[in-house]
Amino acid sequence: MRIDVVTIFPDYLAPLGLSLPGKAQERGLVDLRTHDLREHTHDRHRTVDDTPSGGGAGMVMRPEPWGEALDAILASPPEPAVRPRLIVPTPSGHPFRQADAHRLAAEPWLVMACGRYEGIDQRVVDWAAERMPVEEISLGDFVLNGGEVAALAVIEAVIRLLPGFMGNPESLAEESHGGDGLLEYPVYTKPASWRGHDVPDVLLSGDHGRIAAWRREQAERRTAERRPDLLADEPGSGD
Ligand code: 6GU
Repeated sequence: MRIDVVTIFPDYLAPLGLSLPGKAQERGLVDLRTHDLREHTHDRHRTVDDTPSGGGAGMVMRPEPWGEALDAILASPPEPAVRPRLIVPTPSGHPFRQADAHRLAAEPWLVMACGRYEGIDQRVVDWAAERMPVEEISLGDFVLNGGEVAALAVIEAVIRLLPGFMGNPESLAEESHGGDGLLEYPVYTKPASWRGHDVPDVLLSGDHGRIAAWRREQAERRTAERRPDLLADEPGSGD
């Protein structure tokens, strides 16, 4: 899989070279490339933003550098005739869920457009959508200063699903949002007693049936308490 990220802060994406994403790149599972949007400006100040049409607070990213940056990326596909899916992180996007991570993990090529300020001129998305699939996605109901941290989160969620990435694929299936629509049950390890807090007896019983029932009950309790929306949803929509 190829992932191109366009940003005015390429340093923000440096963690992609570390740890697990770094290993995925060494193993050739993913080819991650970051691009500095300012390389596609032509004025002395390398301007990427301007005042909003119609007035109002803040600044908007001008379309021209984005057009040039996307043209340059499109000109070097991973394979001939492959087109990317463009992902635009924005607090006004569709909610990004685990099912979306699975869907994106099956794509050959993702391009992530990280906006700053009040966002990117909408014509960039509209122009791109005439040429490739485009998704504006949000991580949740809060506001980040730009798309970079969201892009990092999406990339990590996607590449850990690539075949051959995880040592133990079972831990993919069992975790929260892994398919049963429930949050994960609480987990414990040794020692059996720590600072006056004990591992629940059932987990030390060796009775696998009772352990499974206890975990299920804990997962349901937790989900009801923290994410009642997941229980109300139709099956599958919460994964
Ligand atoms: Cl994807 N972008 C920004 N800027 N803020 C966010 C977000 C994305 N998701 C939640 N807040």
